[in-house]
Amino acid sequence: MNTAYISLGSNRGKRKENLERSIAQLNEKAGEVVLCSSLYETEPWKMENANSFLNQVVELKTTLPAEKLMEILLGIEAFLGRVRREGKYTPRTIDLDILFYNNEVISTEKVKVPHPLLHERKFVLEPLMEIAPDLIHPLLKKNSSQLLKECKDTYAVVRVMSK
Ligand code: PH2
Ligand code: MG
Ligand code: MG
Repeated sequence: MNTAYISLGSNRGKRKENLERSIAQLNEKAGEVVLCSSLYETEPWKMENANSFLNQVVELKTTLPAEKLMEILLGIEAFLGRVRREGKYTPRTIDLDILFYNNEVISTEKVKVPHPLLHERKFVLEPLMEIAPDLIHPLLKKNSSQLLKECKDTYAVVRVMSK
């Protein structure tokens, strides 16, 4: 059995429902979601004139290999109405990113874990810290709590709902 941490983010449509439906889909198609962080209202990180996000992090137990898991996540995004447009960061009903997959380091065209930007983003580190404070980043060799302390991100992140 593998352990993956998944980041969920929505800034379009019914944001809370998008997170809830994604978790239901993960349970149906990817494995078992065993831990969920609270929901966080977050200022768009490096996006101009965008709606604010709801973000969350979950722990998933899965038998799927990382590449297959990534395919399933893209399928769930599409199922929830995500349309990918040109441009770097565009509004989305749901974005599902693999943060960690066991303590593996993977860098293929499809999958990069640990997520290359996770340590620069408080909208990821705050919820991650809530459910996995001692988890060690396999490249930076620091746990979530240390990464959050050292993170220079100043965009607002506010815990809004305890699930
Ligand atoms: N995702 C991004 C870019 N910026 N900002 C917030 N607050 N939350 C996100 O999930 C997010 C973002 C790219 O995936
Ligand atoms: Mg993302
Ligand atoms: Mg993504």
